[in-house]
Amino acid sequence: MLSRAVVRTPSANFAEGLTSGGLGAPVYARVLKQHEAYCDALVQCGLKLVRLEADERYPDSTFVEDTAVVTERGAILTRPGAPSRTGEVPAVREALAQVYPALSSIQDPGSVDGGDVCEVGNHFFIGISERTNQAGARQLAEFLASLEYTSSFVDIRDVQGILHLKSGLAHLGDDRLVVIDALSDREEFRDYDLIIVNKQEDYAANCVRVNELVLVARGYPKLEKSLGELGYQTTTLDMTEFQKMDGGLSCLSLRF
Ligand code: CIR
Repeated sequence: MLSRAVVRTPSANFAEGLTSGGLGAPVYARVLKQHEAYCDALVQCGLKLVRLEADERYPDSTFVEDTAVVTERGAILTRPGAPSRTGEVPAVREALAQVYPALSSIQDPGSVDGGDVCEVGNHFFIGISERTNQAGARQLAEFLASLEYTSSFVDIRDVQGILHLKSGLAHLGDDRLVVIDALSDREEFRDYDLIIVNKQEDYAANCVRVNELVLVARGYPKLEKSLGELGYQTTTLDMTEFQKMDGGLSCLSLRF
């Protein structure tokens, strides 16, 4: 059962963050509104929120998921792969230190973005991406092994259109994964029940199971319907402004 989440208010210069572009500039008033609705949804799922203040030095800092990997048995701070984002970590360290007194860190030359790390019970899939390198993935795997978790790597560098592994993969609990078509035939996912997202709905693959609810981006009816038919209770959230900056639902919080 998840009980808490760390979130961070988007800064006024959110639009200056990293993006692969193409969808236009986010409108700050809408960013704040969508972020607030997201926070409300987490509260509705029973989570107590730790809210970090906005920090204009780091326009991407609302995407807190990338700065740490948190598990039931321990947590590790990452070393984000984009140099403009490494300074986001100290504020998250402070917030997590209250819950996880012994915090490890990914070390140079390793880099890891939390968005590349997908927990599936006692196993973790670690994406090798433009942000998470082999050295970082190996450090993370060792850390996870020390907590008696297994892990395996999924190289996504040749997959178009996804920044992180979890841009195209979500775990819904048990052995069920939501996955984009481009990842659906990977050997790594062979033993799981896959919900393969319709190609036009790729963005929605980044959904998040939080206790009894599955948060899904609004505007992707096929995935919403499939989840409903399988018995999941869903809540949809407007994510347009975060999508413009390559972010999804999972990126906006660290849940534990
Ligand atoms: C970035 O490029 O780092 C941010 N604009 C988006 C990060 C999204 N995070 C995630 O998918 N976990």
